[in-house]
Amino acid sequence: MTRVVVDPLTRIEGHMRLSTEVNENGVITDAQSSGMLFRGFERILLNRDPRDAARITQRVCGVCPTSHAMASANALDDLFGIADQVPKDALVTRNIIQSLNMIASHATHVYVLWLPDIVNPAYRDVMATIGNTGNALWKELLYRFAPISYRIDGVAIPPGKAYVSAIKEKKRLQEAIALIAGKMPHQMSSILGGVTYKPTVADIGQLASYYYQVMDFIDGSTLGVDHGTWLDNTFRASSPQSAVNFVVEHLQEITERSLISNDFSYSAGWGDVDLFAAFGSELIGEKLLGLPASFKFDRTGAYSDPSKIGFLTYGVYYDVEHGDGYDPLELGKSGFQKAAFVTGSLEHKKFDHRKVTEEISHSFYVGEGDLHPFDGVTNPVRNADEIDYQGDSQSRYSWIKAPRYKGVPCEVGPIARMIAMEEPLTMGLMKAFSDNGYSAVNTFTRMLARVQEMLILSEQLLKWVTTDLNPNGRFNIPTDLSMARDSQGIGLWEAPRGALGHWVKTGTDSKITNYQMVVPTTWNASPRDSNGIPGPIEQALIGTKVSAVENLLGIDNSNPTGILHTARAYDPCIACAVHTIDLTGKAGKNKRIFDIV
Ligand code: NFE
Ligand code: MG
Repeated sequence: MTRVVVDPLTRIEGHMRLSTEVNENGVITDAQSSGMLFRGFERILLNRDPRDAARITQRVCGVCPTSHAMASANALDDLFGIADQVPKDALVTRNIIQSLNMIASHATHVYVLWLPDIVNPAYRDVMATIGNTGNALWKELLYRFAPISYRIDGVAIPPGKAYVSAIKEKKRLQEAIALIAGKMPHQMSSILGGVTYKPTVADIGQLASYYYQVMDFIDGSTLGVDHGTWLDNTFRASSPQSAVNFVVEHLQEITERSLISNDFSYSAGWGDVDLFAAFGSELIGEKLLGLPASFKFDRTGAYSDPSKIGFLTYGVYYDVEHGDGYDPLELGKSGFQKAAFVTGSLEHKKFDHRKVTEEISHSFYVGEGDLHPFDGVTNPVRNADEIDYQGDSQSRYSWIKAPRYKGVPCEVGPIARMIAMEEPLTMGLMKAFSDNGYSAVNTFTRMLARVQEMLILSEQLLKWVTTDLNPNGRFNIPTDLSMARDSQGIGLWEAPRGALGHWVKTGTDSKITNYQMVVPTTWNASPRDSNGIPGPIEQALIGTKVSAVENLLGIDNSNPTGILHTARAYDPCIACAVHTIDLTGKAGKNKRIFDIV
């Protein structure tokens, strides 16, 4: 048994440590996920004017601040008792801001945070084993996906075409958010009762122009067909099976040509998703298309016990067809993407927010029990001696709490939302995998679900911008602090990485007495709970082979691609998941590492 530790896991937000046990066959047999920092946002909010929460909570993170603003605005609408009056055009504006961020975040994750792993030198060696086809593919992968400042064996590799383009598109999307939300990151628009800015006709034109530019990138690089054709045949397919058939037939057509010419270029029809879909999966690539090799991402990141995992989404985006107002507890019922708890065996259950709890048996906090966030406590251990990331799985080893839904750890994020929507392509692929002896949810389906969500949302965004938004509408309603006296509010929403909840309580002076945030990466990167059940990323690591392509070229613990692909596919954000760090790095034995007032 060898201990393989990735610390820190790079190309994610925040500081995460993954500690694994790898057996003599190169299989991960145990895993611990640790969030390495405590940030104290929940404590920062105590005794403050609740109206500040939608600004302060965004500082948790520069990647998903819009979602924190939105979850917080929802919690405040509820706290002040005015959610049923928020004007429709404010809700449309919030939808637009959120979907722009969702698309930007997914594109960044796919191209800048995850795909660079596909040009890990281990794959050069694997590709070399299949001769000219492999070498041609390797060249194409580097040409598209190499990250900035990349070297292999000391040789500088120019940044990939798709990688650089994705950064430009992200910039465009950030500008689009800033146009109607003041700035980005950390938008100024979503506030209690609506939004601060009334978009003009010119803004709508500008938003549409940003949109079409981003879609040019998606149609020209991400997909080998235009996004309308893709969505007609997948998202709007008559059945999950026909969605899968469309993708496989499309891939067959380009594969047949390319295996003769060894041409995997854009002009040969290979969109980035096509390359990923064909070569990323053993089932699709090798078994269905007859390719000589694949990355076998469908063999990594699987769950082995469906009773120990669920898929959770709170639902997101306001249903703006009905005019003004929304019900904070029913948001996920009527919105574009619905709330659901789906078991590990894919049974859909009605979502009930009262079943969400957090516990701290393996986290660096003081307190007890499995508490609903309204009763949640964030009381960190104060003594540096108690903070040991090297401990075993019986110990405390993370700053991340352990959220559970009725006691079950849940994966949150794009695949959970696609399962809740019963999105045909995702469901069809998951069925194909389970019918063929694979885990339905794996690194491959997790990544494709993210891309699919990005495409689906892009269409919906255009409708909100060009059809639903009325610049002559109303955008907020007046409120008074006294309306928040002795009250409580719940803000359920979805961030790019998954289910996001803010829970707030106030006292007789209307100031905050408790504020709890349960964040997507808190779910995904959760440590064990008091029953010893590992969190989703921990479960997904266990059973995964440590080295490239199922240890094809042997076990290399110094390049644990299995850990990197698996964990990064969840798009972890530790900045969010644990919301003071020892800035000096000098805190020693028996010293307090931070002071909290
Ligand atoms: Ni910091 Fe966040 C998202 C939220 S994450 S990125 O998405 O909420 O866990
Ligand atoms: Mg929290």
